[in-house]
Amino acid sequence: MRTQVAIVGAGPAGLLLGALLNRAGIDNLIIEQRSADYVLARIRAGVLEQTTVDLLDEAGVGERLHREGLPHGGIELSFAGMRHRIDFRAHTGKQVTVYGQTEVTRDLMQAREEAGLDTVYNADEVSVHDFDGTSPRVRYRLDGEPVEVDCDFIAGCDGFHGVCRASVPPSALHVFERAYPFGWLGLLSQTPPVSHELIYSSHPRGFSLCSMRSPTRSRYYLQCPLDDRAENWSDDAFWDELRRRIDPAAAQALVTGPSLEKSIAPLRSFVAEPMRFGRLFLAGDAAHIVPPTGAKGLNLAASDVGLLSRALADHYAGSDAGIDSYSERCLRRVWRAERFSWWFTSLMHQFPENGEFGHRMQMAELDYLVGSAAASTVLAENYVGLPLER
Ligand code: FAS
Ligand code: PHB
Repeated sequence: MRTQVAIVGAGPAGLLLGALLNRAGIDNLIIEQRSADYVLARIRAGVLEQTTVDLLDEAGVGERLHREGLPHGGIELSFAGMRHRIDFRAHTGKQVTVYGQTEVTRDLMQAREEAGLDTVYNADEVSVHDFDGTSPRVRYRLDGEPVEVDCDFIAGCDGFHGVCRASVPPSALHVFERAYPFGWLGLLSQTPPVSHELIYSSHPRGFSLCSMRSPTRSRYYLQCPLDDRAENWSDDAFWDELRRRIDPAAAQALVTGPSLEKSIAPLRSFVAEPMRFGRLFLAGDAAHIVPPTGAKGLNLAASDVGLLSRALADHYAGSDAGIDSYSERCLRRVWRAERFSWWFTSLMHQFPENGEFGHRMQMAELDYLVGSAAASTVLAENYVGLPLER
């Protein structure tokens, strides 16, 4: 079997890259270890930057997003029993769009199928080879039968636990990592959101986030111990704890209901440099992870593949400037998002090990932040996302 670009992973990075390459007339094959249903069942991100919306439009999959996505002009920070709005439009003239990663993935999968493009699901024993030469290959087993794919390039869009980064000689990788001493317990419910915008709450009992998927579907998160388990939490226990952590007005307005999904995600900051190894390019979670506080993970994956699709199109048009600078241009954006996500996580979560002084520093920064146009603009600029350079 042969293709121009073999994409490993059918998450948002792989699917969006496949759609953008197809638009550029570049043949590509996606190889995914799980089933499509499994990929769709993962509940993850919820906030899209304008650059991501623009890329989805460029990929031809923006129609439902524009119909069902919720434009958000700000967020609220809650601390000391009060809520304070950060007005994105006033500070930056920009907004974000609330539209679940599951729906982005569904739209991309449907568009790929309608375009008659090949996606191999349930691929076993996926491996990547000879990407340091000019004839890279991807091997996998399907229904027990071995398959080999010859290609010009491999895109490693296989997430944090994927095979592509793991196939790079450790001596060629420089890894940066910070693990946080807590996780996020997430709950999805068919209930109206507690507010029309997201509420990030700092509380002595722990961080919480009130988010949403639609006017009738809500997504909530509680900071929880790393060794906690979703099954330790009944729905009632979750709702009671959330009420304790949000401001009284929100607690009063909260509409509860049965959970559709409950899961715990660990938080980490992680970057692997560089993001290119010969004819292998890493994109999305395969190359970097951010704590979800800043809503950057999915958006970084989109900007990586936006840059990669253009670089590969330039290659086939005769210029390698894009692929030669891919890693450097992505990493500049990645590190800015890493900094913002680390800062926002450090500001909003409880770190008992930092003592009373550490807590007072957080409260002083929040108090200053919501009262300073300059400080609020810095948060707003980073939250709505930085422009995607060509
Ligand atoms: P993904 O991990 O989404 O996709 C990688 C794909 O590769 C998967 O389908 C996997 O099955 C496949 N794969 C792995 N190994 C393979 C192999 N050997 N062969 C073939 N296929 C292979 N971001 C936010 O912005 N907000 C959030 O609230 C948020 N919550 C998250 C919660 C969790 C539990 C996790 C893990 C991440 C969360 N993220 C969040 C980040 C998340 O949205 C990612 O940034 C986003 O999924 C990145 O997309 P991909 O890079 O495509 O990686
Ligand atoms: C979500 O809705 O899942 C979400 C929103 C904003 C975040 C993290 C998660 O910062």
